[in-house]
Amino acid sequence: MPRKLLLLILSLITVFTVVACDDTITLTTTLSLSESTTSDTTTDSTTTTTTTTSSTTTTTVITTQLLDLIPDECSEIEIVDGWIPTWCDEFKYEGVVDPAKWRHQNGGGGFGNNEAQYYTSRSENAYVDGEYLTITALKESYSGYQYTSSKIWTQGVENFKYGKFEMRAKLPAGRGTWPAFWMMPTISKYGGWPKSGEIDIMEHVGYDPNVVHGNTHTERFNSTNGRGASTNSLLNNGTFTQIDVLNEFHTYGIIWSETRIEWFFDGYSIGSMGYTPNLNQSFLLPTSVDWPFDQSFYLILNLAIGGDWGGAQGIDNTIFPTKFVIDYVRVFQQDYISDDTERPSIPTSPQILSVVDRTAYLTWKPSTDDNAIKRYAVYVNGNLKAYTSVYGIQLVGLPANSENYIMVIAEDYAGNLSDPMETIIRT
Ligand SMILES: [Ca+2]
Ligand SMILES: [Ca+2]
Repeated sequence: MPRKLLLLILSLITVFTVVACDDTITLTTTLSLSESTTSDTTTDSTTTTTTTTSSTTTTTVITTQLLDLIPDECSEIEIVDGWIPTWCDEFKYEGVVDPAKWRHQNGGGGFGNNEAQYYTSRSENAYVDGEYLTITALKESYSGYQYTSSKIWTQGVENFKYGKFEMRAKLPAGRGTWPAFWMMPTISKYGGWPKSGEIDIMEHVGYDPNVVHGNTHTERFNSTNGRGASTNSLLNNGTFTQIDVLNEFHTYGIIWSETRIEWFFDGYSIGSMGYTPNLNQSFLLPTSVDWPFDQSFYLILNLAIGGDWGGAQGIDNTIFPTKFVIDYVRVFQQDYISDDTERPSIPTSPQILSVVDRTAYLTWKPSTDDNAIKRYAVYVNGNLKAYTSVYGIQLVGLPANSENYIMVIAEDYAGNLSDPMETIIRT
């Protein structure tokens, strides 16, 4: 659950930069394919099974139109700036949320924030009416709690890594409400919260209406150590002063890339944060301390009541029922493979920021590419040491008292490699 916001460190950006992308969407993959044909025959009266297998090895070029992979329910979504809808829920059905997309997380317990609600999957708390999903918070005694509401997530159903994530919604009104549209890591590779990260696409607390928050939590920057990262107060900067998020639908989104997360409100960029190796002088820590966002995350929608942040000024018991109305949730991806004609540029300007015993921290200027850099491969003395999506790495266990030959090679999504950047790290 999103934690209380304590410090705001992001600059606000009000210019929406439109990046034009090629409309041609062709994903070409070359594989070595081992074809096998199997036929099974089973009769009812006996257990006779006949299996024949033939195997041939051939090289086949498979051409997939990424446009053809758009799910049917997302087919009416306009493709803008090359963003292809790859997952969506438009809520054009009636009843419970689509189990092929969402699961309910039911129960109470406060969710780490002393929240006051008990989440249920009852239609009183979550209902799809053919156009909208409405999450309704109620004042009622239920399983020892005084409020009920709903929380749904894609955990165990669908995970996402990079892309554009957008919700169109009308937020609940009233002191004590705390709606959120956010993401949590699928496998927590770097450890429990906050080490593996949290991405809060949208948070709003009812006692502070029309102040919409974006936020991330990492091992270094999070609420418990007083250093969350946020796009706070985006609606007070002049551009959005006339907007009423409680009675009007607006879109809330992020674009999450290999090194950066940027928040959008109604399509306008409102802030960003990214990997900045020089920001913190703690080079004895791995990059995941600042950037755990190179792993898959799942989506979450919920309406909390009370809690450390939402309930900081109490709960107004006259506001119930209060509703979080969601028109859609959409996920878009860019096609970074088709028409890729350029290798990434060579990474440049290697900087050894720290060498302590056998641990070194190396950074470099990012490569550029006609599409996008997927990752960098880092070699130590000719051996592949690690891949990283960001332009820096902590190298541990280097041979002592040595001149270590380091090579960094950028790779794009089409598999094209840059020339190697070379440097020496003396331990
Ligand atoms: Ca809808
Ligand atoms: Ca390329």
